Amino acid sequence: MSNQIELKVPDIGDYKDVDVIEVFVKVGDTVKKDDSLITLETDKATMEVPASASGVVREVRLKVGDKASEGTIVAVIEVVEASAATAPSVASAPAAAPAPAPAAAPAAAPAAAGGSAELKVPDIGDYKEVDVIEVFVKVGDTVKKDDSLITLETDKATMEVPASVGGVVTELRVAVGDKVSEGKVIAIVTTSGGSVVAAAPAPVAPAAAPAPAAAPAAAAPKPAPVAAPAAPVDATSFKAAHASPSVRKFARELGVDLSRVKGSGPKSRIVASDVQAYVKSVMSGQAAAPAAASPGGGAGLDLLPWPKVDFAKFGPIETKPLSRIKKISGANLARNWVMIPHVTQFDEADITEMEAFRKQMGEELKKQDLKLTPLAFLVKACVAALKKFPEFNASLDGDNLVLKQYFHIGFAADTPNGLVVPVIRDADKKSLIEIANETGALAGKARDGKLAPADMQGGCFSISSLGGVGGTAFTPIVNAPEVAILGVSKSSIKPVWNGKEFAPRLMLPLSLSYDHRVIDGASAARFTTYLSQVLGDIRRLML
Ligand code: CAO
Repeated sequence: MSNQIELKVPDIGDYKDVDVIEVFVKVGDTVKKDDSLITLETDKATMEVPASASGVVREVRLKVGDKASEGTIVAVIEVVEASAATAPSVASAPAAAPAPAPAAAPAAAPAAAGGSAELKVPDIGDYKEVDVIEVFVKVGDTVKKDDSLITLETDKATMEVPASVGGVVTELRVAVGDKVSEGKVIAIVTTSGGSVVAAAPAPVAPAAAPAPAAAPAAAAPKPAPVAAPAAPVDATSFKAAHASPSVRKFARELGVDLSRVKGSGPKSRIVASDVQAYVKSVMSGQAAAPAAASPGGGAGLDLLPWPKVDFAKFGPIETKPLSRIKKISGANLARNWVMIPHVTQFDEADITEMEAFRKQMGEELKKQDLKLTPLAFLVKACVAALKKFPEFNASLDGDNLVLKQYFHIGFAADTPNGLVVPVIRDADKKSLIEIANETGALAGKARDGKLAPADMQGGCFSISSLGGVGGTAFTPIVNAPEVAILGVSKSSIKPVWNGKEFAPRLMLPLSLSYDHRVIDGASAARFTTYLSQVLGDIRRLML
């Protein structure tokens, strides 16, 4: 029996509208369950979405550059063998189930019967008589739902008003220079039998398949509010810059501070080409590249352009592109290093007893195929210190400190493609053995490139352990929006004075980097002192 199945984006944590950067399949391909369909890229990681069932690809719904969220349909496949029932439900839904994708409404549906609709100015807060500064449509144009109709400009913000319903514009009731308030009719559109309002039906869908996505009722359009003027997206450069939301988004994506860009549009309005020209001038060294302002305010620095050197002039070279993880983590690390005033506090913990206990337990656990790692003790000790010093378990949010009442600990994991930071959730509620198992499993997933975005989210504090590699100390970079990170180097036997004599003790070097806007030096010294007490006498973990 043949059956069609929609292959969907599974649970990807809190991420929404994630970039599709690769598509591996095309119509006609045969895919096997777990074959990669697409790659998604967030600001933290990339992730391949596997097929949840095998079959022949009948439709590919995403292309490079699209955005996807949990439930987005990636492809429709035809399952030749009757295996549909065994496909995991997380990423697939049989064609007969209600599909969330827009589909053509049946001809008899009232919304699709055609008619006219008024497209109005939605709720724009307390603003009245707001200037219309751009009109994007004219009579005869076909607009789709969410297409921009006009731009409004208040003294605080500009906002684009989207169409609440699609159709053909038969009348335009506003012009540049008009003043409008909530409810003002911008345009009248005629909707024609659902062909504009609803998306095109899936070409390979069986004729009998129901079309569950109802088209919006053309007679009663409900305009969706757009950018709230009271809370502009880009508050730092908002007042200084006149630019449409799409230009501001473009600037944000390029990391451009709009207050530095000269506008060439009417009333010195900044248009996309101004942003491009500015970026070009920075790249060519004609303008100074600014560092972005720090989230807590503060001026950016004028930086010199990056030195351009023809390395081949000095000897043979090989050029290799950076891995995607390196590019993403590199941008995060650079931002964190520049924006966070870092200080690193160094200390040592006497882990002689801890290691003796770990080794003793190691023998017993080996029989059950379990391994207790130093990292597990570090996670537990950090939880104890975070409980005692809550400002370390916090994040800056403007002028507020958000104190977390949960204990999710991230740990840096070295992978062939670069650094990732998986997170152990609720480490306070887990035993040493559970933590050791989980770090081992997450580190394995990290090395295989199989970490899901959810595995790396929600961290409160990070540990970067280079103890298995070597070194005596280092200065880790705080993993924003966290406020501190513990670096751990290789332990070594040192002579320690016990009041009577030097005794050989196993000493673990600790390097705690912290955000000095949140944490004082004295607090940091108390934190590492407490941490070394806990690691020095792990019975304290039971307190
Ligand atoms: N001192 C001495 N030995 C240590 C140690 C320390 N501080 N920490 C770990 N070791 C030992 C372990 O006991 C283990 O030895 P045994 O097998 O004999 O028990 C060995 O070193 C290897 O440990 P490991 O590194 O595989 O395991 P781990 O649990 O300590 O660490 C992980 C796991 C994922 C943190 C690690 O594999 C890793 O990726 N570390 C690199 C992190 C990193 O790159 N940080 C830098 C970030 S900034 O660029």
